[in-house]
Amino acid sequence: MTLRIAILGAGPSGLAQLRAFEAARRDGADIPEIVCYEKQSDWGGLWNYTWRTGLDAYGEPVHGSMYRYLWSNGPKECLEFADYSFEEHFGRPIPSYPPRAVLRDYIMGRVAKSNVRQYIRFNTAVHWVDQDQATGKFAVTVRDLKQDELSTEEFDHVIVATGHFSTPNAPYFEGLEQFPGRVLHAHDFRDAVEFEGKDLLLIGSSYSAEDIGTQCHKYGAKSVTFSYRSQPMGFDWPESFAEVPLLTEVIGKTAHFKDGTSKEVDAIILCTGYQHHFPFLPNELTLTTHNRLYPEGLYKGIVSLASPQLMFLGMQDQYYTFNMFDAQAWYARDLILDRIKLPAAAAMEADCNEWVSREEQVANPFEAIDFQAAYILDLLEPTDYPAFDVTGVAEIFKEWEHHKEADILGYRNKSYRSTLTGTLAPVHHTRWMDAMDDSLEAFLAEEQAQPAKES
Ligand code: FAD
Ligand code: NA0
Repeated sequence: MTLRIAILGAGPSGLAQLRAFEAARRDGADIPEIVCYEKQSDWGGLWNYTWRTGLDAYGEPVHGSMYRYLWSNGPKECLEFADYSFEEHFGRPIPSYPPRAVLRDYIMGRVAKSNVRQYIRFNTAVHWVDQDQATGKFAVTVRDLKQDELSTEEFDHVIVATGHFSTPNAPYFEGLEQFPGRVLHAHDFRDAVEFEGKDLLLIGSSYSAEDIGTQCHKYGAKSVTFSYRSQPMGFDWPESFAEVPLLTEVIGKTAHFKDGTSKEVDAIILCTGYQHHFPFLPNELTLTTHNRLYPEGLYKGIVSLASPQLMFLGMQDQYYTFNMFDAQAWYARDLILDRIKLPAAAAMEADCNEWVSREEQVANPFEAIDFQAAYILDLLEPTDYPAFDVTGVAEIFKEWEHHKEADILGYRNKSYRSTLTGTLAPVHHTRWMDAMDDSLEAFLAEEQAQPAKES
């Protein structure tokens, strides 16, 4: 087969695509020539921790948004690859909420075994993608960061897997320029210890605010004030937390809020989400959307309506992550291998619009989980991705939501049963609030691990 495909990014989504093709190759399929461009020096995407913020060593924007002491915010049983269980990787059952290094080890473990690293050109940033209207071929221009050289290659398909939690959405608030403390976006947050003893203001009421706020509390912040635009998170916060309406202005160290209240704070963290940002795509190919379950303009949440040879992975808001990226990657692979046929443009648009309006009916997180489960089931149906219990995983997500409501600082002490192996995860040897060491070695230390009781 002479087709050439470019995969942009070697994070979990790009790696899922490489793994999907490798699975087909092992089954005897003739696969296309693949080049995966990755601007970091290693695979793993956001799961690589970097101390850097701003620009990297080569002047490219730093991709990483993860920070020290980050523990999974969802049960690992919800993101398990159907073809590679946690138990297979670690050789034994492990607790349900691993820290970053442990999840990274798991993601990399599967691809390390599948011989796909050879396809990746590291330290190579994609700068531009053009499509020739006459031939349909893409010209992908990249910068070899070490050599500081631009080059262009031609491809039949481009798969964008560059993630969408990297370019900050950073709104302005009156008086920020005069604020006499640190102002940063969650993207640049690295270490909670910096904020020990401080009064913190976090703008936003979603995962970043919740997690950075609880983590700063864990590592000794004096108080955490969340300022919300639409709705408070509404958890049963300990005394040193508060949820207040939106910030109106900052005067000196005093933050003023919409309800007329105010609070003196030492630092402000904008947990205001991220932009879908594709500086390498021209207007006619770019994806314009916000963080939602079914981005507009993508058939099956993958195929660009503007140009079906262009595909996007992982562009959804995410309950399901790694297993959803797999479902997408297997589907994208089967389109390229001509095992699945695309319908006519009008039918693709109608299908996409139907999903988008179905998402608009979603009224709460439980319905959102069911929506994403239905989306994944729809994707899996025509592929040979190993069967996994998508609705069983949805039930675990719902249990997780209840556990968070019951105890926002303690939900990570819970255990869940793998839908793949049937094993109930053991309880971690240390309660999350007391587990200050987030290393793989500390997490996997077995001496005090206890079997879990069914909750
Ligand atoms: P990314 O992981 O963002 O990878 C994209 C890759 O593309 C990167 O390697 C990047 O360097 C590369 N790239 C970008 N631009 C270019 C370019 N121009 N040229 C070349 N390469 C480029 N999910 C969970 O399941 N559990 C969690 O606990 C969890 N925690 C999270 C915590 C934070 C703070 C954030 C921000 C996200 C978290 N996520 C979590 C969600 C996360 O989005 C996914 O787990 C996953 O990393 C998404 O994979 P991806 O490959 O789509 O994107
Ligand atoms: P995220 O929380 O960074 O998670 C990303 C938030 O920003 C919403 O609350 C939104 O409010 C608010 N916001 C946006 N613009 C605003 C403005 N102008 N003024 C005030 N508030 C504003 O981003 P979002 O998109 O969920 O929320 C934006 C991802 O990172 C998630 O997938 C999450 O899973 C992941 N993450 C994981 C972890 C861990 O695993 C930690 C952090 C993040 P509104 O009004 O739109 O509701 C530990």
